[in-house]
Amino acid sequence: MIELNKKEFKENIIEYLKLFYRKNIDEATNQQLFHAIAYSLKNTIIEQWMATHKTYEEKDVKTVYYLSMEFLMGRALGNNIINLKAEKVVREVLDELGIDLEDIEEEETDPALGNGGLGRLAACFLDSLSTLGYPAYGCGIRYKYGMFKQKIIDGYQVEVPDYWLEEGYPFEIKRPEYAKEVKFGGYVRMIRDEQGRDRFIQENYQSVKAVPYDIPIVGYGNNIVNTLRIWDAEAINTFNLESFDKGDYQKAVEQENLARIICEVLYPNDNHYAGKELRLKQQYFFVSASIQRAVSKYMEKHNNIKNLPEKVCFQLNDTHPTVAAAELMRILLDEYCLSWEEAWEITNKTCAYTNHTIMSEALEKWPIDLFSRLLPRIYQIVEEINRRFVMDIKKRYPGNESKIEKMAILYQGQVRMANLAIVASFSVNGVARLHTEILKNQELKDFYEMYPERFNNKTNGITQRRFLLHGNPLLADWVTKKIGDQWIVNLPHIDKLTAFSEDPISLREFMDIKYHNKKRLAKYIKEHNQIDIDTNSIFDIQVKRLHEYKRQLLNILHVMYLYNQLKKNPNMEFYPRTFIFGAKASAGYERAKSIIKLINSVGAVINEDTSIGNKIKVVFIENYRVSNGELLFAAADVSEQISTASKEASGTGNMKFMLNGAITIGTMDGANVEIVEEVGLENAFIFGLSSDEVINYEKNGGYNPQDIYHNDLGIKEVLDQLINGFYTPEKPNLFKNIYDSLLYSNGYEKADPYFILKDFRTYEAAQKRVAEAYLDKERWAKSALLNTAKCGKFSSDRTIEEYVQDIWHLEKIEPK
Ligand code: 26V
Repeated sequence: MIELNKKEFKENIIEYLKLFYRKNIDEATNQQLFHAIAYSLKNTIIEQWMATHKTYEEKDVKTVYYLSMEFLMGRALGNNIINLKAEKVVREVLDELGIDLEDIEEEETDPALGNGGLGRLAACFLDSLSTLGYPAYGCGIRYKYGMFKQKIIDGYQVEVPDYWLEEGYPFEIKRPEYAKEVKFGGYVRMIRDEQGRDRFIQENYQSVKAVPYDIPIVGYGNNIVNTLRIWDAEAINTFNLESFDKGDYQKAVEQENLARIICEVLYPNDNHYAGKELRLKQQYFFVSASIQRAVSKYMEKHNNIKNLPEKVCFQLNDTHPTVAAAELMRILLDEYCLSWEEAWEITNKTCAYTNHTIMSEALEKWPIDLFSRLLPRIYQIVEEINRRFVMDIKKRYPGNESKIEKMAILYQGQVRMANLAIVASFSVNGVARLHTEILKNQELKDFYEMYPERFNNKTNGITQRRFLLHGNPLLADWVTKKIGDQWIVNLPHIDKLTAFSEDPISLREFMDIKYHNKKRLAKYIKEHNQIDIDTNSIFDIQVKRLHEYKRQLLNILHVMYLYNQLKKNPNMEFYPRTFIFGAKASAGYERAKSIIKLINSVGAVINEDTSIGNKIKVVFIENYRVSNGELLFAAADVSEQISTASKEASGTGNMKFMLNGAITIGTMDGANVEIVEEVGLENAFIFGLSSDEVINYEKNGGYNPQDIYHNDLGIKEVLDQLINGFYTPEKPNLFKNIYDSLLYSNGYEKADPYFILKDFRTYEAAQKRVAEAYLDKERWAKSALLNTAKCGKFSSDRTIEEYVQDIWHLEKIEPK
């Protein structure tokens, strides 16, 4: 076991401050201290990292390559300290040096190379892979600008670029020795070689150099460190003006530009495909580099490329890296000269695909002209995959054109990436049981019929190391005091807390901790929002990306409804509530941005209205991200998981709240179904249409929200306030777009496509049950504690074990 050595750690901090900044401890800024501390910690990490890779080589292990456009890592320092089990030593040293660890953690920029659920899942998976001792690489892009920073100005979202590398990132290491060339454009020339084989040569292309940066992923207390490898682009030619003729000069400039632009920025879309050429360039760029490197690494140790599937698995995180299958085919065909059949068999045994959404807007469908112009050789390969696949369909369903219409990879001028991913992979999985069932029985029904053995479910999970041990130290210590520390690496163990669910003293301790965390959040809100909130009120929190299907609108309409009630009857029985929102909207998603403005406008009025005696507060947390997320999960009484049933593939925020003892108010959607199964219907507040009901309405053209509007005065009053200037007297029309979307269909959409009005009354009833339940303090405490106790299933450790068992077949490396 390689451990952090106290004496060396302390000396290193002092040494690095001098070396980097010519400063002594008492002169250094917190930012400089952060760097010195991070580098000192890295010393130990590096030792473990090298030892891990030595073991991997000796054992000739099979490795999973998790290909993902996004890794939403969050800050590393605190997490690394925890996973190194070095907290005690670090705190002692920092104490001696008069440094506060929490202040230093605040200095780290939050690496936000992801949008939301899909990116954060990738980060949780890496944590679990290292902790469980499975050989893995995360492969992604080193975006210069990550997810934008959100500012709220006058109630509106304003996007500010997130230049996360400004101060340098101490945990990364540049690895120029593993650079790869990636080619775009040009054309393909076919020649016949001496053996009479057809060879394909890409000519007149532009290329960039993909240069990897490695970030260590430290396992929990097990000496194992895996790698997150993110690729940066550099220009391939160095200018040598004299030797360039005019054409070369032009090309060199273009290549420089291409290199500069490729990794510039993460697309801040979540669940919305926009068909941008640069996005396809990003996809091929990191995929090509990752696959090339994986194959060369394999060939350094092995002599037969045909056994690649024994040592390598590529997991495609959604369709974004699907060109991987075609890129692997290209390498096998063009560089290793395998036959099509041989190459296809290897590819098909090496690639596996995870679907993360059924939202049709998110489906990637590239125009063929764009795709073939940018990736001419890859396109030829996709064409051949498609040709053979269509032959298979015809063989199986003779004369059935509709099967081809639905399943072909190339159709009506488009490359359908999900279809390619399914055809090229040996495994296709959804991310929660309900989601996988919907894939099998609705969205991907035809593929399921053709390849039933490929389909499987992997219900998502989260890492308890970040979301309890790091994010909620008070509760983590309490849990450990009660049941020992097994839960840190074996979350089902936390079920042992059930034994305390009838014990009044334990329940009081549990709720005291919640109260402390509420105070911590209230302080944050006071500092950031200048709002005083009542720490005895019910903290009802909805934090996630802003999307109509997630229905933040239902939540705020309900707040407006409650406010109307209170105004009419200020003396009604009403337990004080604080409604907290946090959400980023994609920059171009106008309706989502309107909803943010609505939440803030409602908050501005209600928070200032003294006539309701501070009984309702509405808070919008600016720039919701991993780091402030940890504060929010820890402080929640109620977790809002209210998506339209069938739309949320899984949800993982729901699990983070549950782990921290919040009670879910939610629909039977995504992983909520499984959460309720674990915790019991009596320990959640469930409402709304079922996914079958939603799907049925959708098949029959929707429903008529006008009936509800005209017959339910409470709802009508709230909706009218969207257009009568009640919240924005100076601009009464501001929310007309929202009002219209709930009541009228337009060319593209049905009226109220997310069933907000349809579910309003059952939601309101569920909220009433929340308020009533909260009055019985002991019952509430029991429910909250049971949520923590019953969340064992939702560790990403369990999810990863299932991936390993069913898909990756990796060997576990035992700690040394
Ligand atoms: C999709 C697209 C579409 C093309 C343009 C850019 C872009 C960027 C990201 C995405 C990902 C959307 C899918 C996604 O994030 N799904 C979420 O995945 C979580 C992890 O499985 C799951 O818990 C959430 O329910 C699901 O919405």
